[in-house]
Amino acid sequence: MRILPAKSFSTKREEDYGTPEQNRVVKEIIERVRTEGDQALFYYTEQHDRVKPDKLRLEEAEIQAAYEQVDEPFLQAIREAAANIRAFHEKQKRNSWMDPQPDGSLLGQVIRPLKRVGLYVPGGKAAYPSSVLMNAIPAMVAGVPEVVMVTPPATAGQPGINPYILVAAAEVGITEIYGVGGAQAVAALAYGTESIPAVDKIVGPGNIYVALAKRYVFGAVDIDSIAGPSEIVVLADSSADPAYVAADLLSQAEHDEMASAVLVTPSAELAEQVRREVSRQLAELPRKAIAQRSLDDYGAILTVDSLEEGIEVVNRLAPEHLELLLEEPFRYLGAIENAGAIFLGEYSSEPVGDYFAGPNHILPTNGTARFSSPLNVDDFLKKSSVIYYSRQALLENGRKIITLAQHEGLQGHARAIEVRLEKELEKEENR
Ligand code: HSO
Ligand code: ZN
Repeated sequence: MRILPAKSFSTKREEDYGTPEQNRVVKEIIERVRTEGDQALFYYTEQHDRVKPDKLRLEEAEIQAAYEQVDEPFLQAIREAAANIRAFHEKQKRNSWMDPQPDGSLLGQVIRPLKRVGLYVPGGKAAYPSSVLMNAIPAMVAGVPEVVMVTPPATAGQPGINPYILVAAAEVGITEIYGVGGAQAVAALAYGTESIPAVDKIVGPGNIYVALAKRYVFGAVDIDSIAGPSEIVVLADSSADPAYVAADLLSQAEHDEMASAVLVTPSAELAEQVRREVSRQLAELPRKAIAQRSLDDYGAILTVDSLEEGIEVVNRLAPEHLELLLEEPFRYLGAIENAGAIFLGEYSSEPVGDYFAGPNHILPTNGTARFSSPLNVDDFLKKSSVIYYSRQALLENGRKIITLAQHEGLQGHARAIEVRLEKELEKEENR
């Protein structure tokens, strides 16, 4: 890992809008699914996944059969993780409210869950059961009555969906699962086909084709933010254990060649120790080729003059994950302005949050922690404003509304108020 001064370092990556060819392919897929429905889904599943299913929806028995293929410790661990994630997200729930005004009017907000949400789960190596929990549980806690999942076969050319994914889905109560993936699955969720009714929102990560498809269908449905590669920044002082720092950096570097793992420290000694630890630990990682690329291209050890300068660097980078491996981590918590998730102290290693503690692991990446938040219950709720104006309120405020309408040249708006004021005046005169 390179040791650099912090000044000029940036982890910002270009957003991937795909090649013109990828965009063309995705548009074509979406159009075909829109016009041909299921037939197009079967066609693309055969083309891309090289399997020929006779139906798209999985039977309950197929989902239950997945339990035979997963081990007991996995089942126990995922159940406990799900309970923790549920408990954490329960705290995010909010109630509708009504606020009575002194003039007898009533203003408020009705909060309702979305009706139907589609969760995309990729096939292959990046199919994470933990991400099934992280996407589905906030939706369930929000009260979304229909949460459905789409996912391609685990391996192209072989029918059959990853049993760990199926068990994770079943554990959170997803029963409607379709064995279809790629841009075609996104199009089906957005527009509906004979066998897949359309949803209101699509969430979950996927490859470039899935990401592009989500961008195209946005508007017809809502989508979550498009997740970039994983990132971790560790802010550490000389009290930190170099072996822990190195291990935590590697835990995110192994996700993706484009993942970014960065240490920020005022201690030159720690910088050097971590550099050595990283190469030592890297050699033993099964995914060392991926982690190595990530560290070479997007990783760094950044030296700063003080922890205060370190905090400035952290806020500038706005990392997805931030670890404070400091003697007094809580002292600096208030100074952190931009980070998706903040892990304090030596026992709060990042994978604690990836899998188990309860907070969501779907977090803002690529500097977007400046303005956005972890996936949460609100992402599955929508609000309606409620307005009840009393007679008194309209009489008191009607003229002001008319003035504003006239200034916008909207006489019809003004009239809607005027007819009422006139009628009320008439009633009064007749009394
Ligand atoms: N660290 C990833 C989530 C994850 N880690 C899933 C392991 N499995 C999100 O940035
Ligand atoms: Zn992770």
